[in-house]
Amino acid sequence: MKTILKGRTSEVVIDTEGPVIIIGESINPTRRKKLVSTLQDGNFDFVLELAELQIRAGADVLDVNVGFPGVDDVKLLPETVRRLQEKFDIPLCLDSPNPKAIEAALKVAAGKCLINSVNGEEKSLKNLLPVAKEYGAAIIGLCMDDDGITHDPGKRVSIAEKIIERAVKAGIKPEDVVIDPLAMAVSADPRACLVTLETIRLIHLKLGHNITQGASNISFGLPDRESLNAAFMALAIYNGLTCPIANPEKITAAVRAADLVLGRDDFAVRFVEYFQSHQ
Ligand code: THG
Repeated sequence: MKTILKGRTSEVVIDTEGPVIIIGESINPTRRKKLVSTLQDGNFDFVLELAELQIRAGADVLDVNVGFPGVDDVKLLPETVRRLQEKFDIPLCLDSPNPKAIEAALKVAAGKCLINSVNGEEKSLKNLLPVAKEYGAAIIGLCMDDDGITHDPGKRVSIAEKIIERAVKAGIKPEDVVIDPLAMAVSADPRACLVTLETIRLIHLKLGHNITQGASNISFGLPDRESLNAAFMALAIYNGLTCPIANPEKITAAVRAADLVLGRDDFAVRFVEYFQSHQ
């Protein structure tokens, strides 16, 4: 299955047959005080710098999250999108829990964005599916619903099925629904990663959709996050993860390695290219 995203003129194909597409996570205020303070001053230089670093490091798509307490993201998200697209021809993933901010951003965005995210809650489906349809956007479907988060992989898959069914009813193409199985901190729950991996395996096998996840979530609160993230990334890719939201400055080498190991990089062309350009 292929999900196509677009920038101003560029096109990125997320294909369940691989290779892996990296959605850069770094435009996110989580523990980035400088992002918050510069945006509060109406200064977009640092956002643009983060974008450039990620693109150079291998990001194919950029996640854009500018939500922090006290911000009016109905204004700030579209303004950030505009500034990014002025300078970079790369598809965007609009990351906000506020449907009004998502819609405002879609109004100004060029190309075809990925909405991050829709979940199985009735309110979320009702608010966002018509917006996705109207602006021709793809969506991330998060495997949680009105009952919250389940630790049963089978139930997470049922929620994914529900989101896909409702999206298709709303006129969205099935391939434009990318599923997020939910990746959570393994420091808080020893089985968290296993549940995610099993959910990925089942979604890949039974539904065949593209799969994303916030891949750095799993290592919150632990040392050497890079090793942990790389180990989980490889296992997740083997099970069907195709477009992780992650930090390309730290994960691209492991992603290229996984693609090579899984026979999706003939003669190691991309692996060697990445190695040479990052010496
Ligand atoms: N699913 C979906 N969207 C998501 C998430 C998800 N968006 C947000 C989040 N989870 C994914 N993005 C991040 C961004 C940053 C970090 C983790 C997840 C992170 N940052 C470092 C830190 O906090 O220490 C700081 C930067 C760094 O050193 O790289 O961990 O699950 N659909």
